[in-house]
Amino acid sequence: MNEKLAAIREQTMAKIKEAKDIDALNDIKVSVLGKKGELTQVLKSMKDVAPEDRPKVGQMVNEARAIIEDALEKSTKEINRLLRSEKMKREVIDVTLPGVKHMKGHRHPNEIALEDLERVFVGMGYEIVEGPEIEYDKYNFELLNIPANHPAKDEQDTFYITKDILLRTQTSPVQARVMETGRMPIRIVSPGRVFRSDEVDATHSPSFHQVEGLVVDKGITFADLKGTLLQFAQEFFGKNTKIKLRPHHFPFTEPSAEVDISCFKCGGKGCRMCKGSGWIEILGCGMVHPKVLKDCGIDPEVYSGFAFGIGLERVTLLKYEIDDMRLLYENDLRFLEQF
Ligand code: 2NL
Repeated sequence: MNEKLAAIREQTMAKIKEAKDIDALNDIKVSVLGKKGELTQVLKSMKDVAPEDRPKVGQMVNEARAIIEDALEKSTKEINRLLRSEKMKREVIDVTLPGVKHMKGHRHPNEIALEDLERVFVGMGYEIVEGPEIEYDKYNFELLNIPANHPAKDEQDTFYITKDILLRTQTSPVQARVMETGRMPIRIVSPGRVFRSDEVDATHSPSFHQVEGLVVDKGITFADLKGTLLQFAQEFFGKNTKIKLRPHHFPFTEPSAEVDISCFKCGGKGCRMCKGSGWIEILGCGMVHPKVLKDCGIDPEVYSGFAFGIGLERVTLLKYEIDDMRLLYENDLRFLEQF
């Protein structure tokens, strides 16, 4: 019995010494101290020991058990310490390494031009108002004096969702909605995406952006319109810019005009930018048609107003001297990163 215990002790201590990980130590623990373990078996065979020797043998088993448990605990601690120090070595951070560079986005050229434009009008006391891109026929056409038989309403030109609901072809419906509220005076700019059934080419896209302006108050005249547009042109294109108004027709304004600015590239002498004419067409405008005011619930005998519409892409292309509108939509980083 004595030798047997000594052998168990020795072999177990040797195995503990060789154990490389926690699992191995656990296996040893089970195989020696477990329910069916070697040492437990010794205790169970006590019935074969002479009664007078039993206390002595019991004491020896307990001693062996204590020594083995102690060794297991020490070894467990040591293995855990090694694991931890290896983990620390692996996870060491070199704070002197260069950081990871993140791609940083920036505003699209269209957005830069829009914010420049908005800044000028906000400076003149205008409010920026946006509205839905999906509109009722009523706001997009009817209230703007575009009657049912008008060519602009043709399915060839406008995207219809139902007979009465469509993708807005201009941002004027936003302004019609503001007029309808009846809060006076009105001094607003409404930028946004508009849709027309156009084929894509260097100057056309089925989806583009418009910036419209509207002023309604008592005593607003064509002179206010002209002064406002001159102020805008000089702040946006340079203080020596001149403007020229040519008679035109829009259903929602009367009288109406198209506005040219003197070429900001050559100053009016004629160059490639202005195609030799010295002038560049920039927007359409006019005095709000009395019928439009009336239909939107404003008394044209008391109030008058002016409105204008600018194609944002056109302004962006001019500002950056870009010759093809498609570049604005292709999302080619080689192009976009230049702004
Ligand atoms: C163009 C012409 C224009 C307007 C837009 C407008 C809006 C209301 C009432 C009257 Cl609610 N007019 N907008 C007026 C004249 C011209 O746009 O060629 N845009 C690119």
